[in-house]
Amino acid sequence: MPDKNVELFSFKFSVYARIVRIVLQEKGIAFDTHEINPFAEDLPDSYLDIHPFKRVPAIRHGNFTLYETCAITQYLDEAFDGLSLQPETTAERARMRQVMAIIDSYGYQPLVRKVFSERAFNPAFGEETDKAILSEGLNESEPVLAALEKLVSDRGYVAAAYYSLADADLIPMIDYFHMAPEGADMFRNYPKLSQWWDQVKERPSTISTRPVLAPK
Ligand SMILES: N[C@@H](CCC(=O)N[C@@H](CS)C(=O)NCC(=O)O)C(=O)O
Repeated sequence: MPDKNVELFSFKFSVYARIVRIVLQEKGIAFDTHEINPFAEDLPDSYLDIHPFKRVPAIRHGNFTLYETCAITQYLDEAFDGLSLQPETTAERARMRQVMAIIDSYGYQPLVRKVFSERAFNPAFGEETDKAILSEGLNESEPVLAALEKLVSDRGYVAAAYYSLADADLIPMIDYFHMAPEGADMFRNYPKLSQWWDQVKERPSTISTRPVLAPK
């Protein structure tokens, strides 16, 4: 492993970058941050070499660069000492990856880009809420929450008996979802997820990585 700090290419409001920041903190890994706005028109070529799809996050560790959050968090968990954030059994590891794929494939758009963006982010930045998009997002969020509700373990974590990469993945999206009052109301319909949220929302890595929604 290169004896260098991890460099994180991050955007302050990004849920995906927050997942990586949570994992870095849970593992106790020192890192330096480069702030990149992926929505900017003029992303530097040096960043496009690292992330050709113009998203965040990405990391550099010595000469090794990596993008895609699930690959980054697995790398950080395996390349560094500390408590493992991946379960020991094959079935639980598969469940963890399943939850991460559900969140990425079906959760991000409705929970974050439709509900949170329209109801919490836009108003915080003086923009109107598009009620049609909000309502579509709420409708599309329900099956995602229903599926995740079934995958909360007996120990109260999503996917596994202990806190894993799947919990780190879900926290930023559910935190944002709660910032929309309609999202918080809907979330209360899911008792296991609600208990999970009560358990993980007070973790130091959840609190210290929470973005402040304020214009610069
Ligand atoms: N599949 C990517 C998704 C990353 C992603 O969508 N990041 C958002 C910020 S949360 C982004 O960069 N969006 C810029 C855009 O959509 O143009 C990952 O897992 O890292």
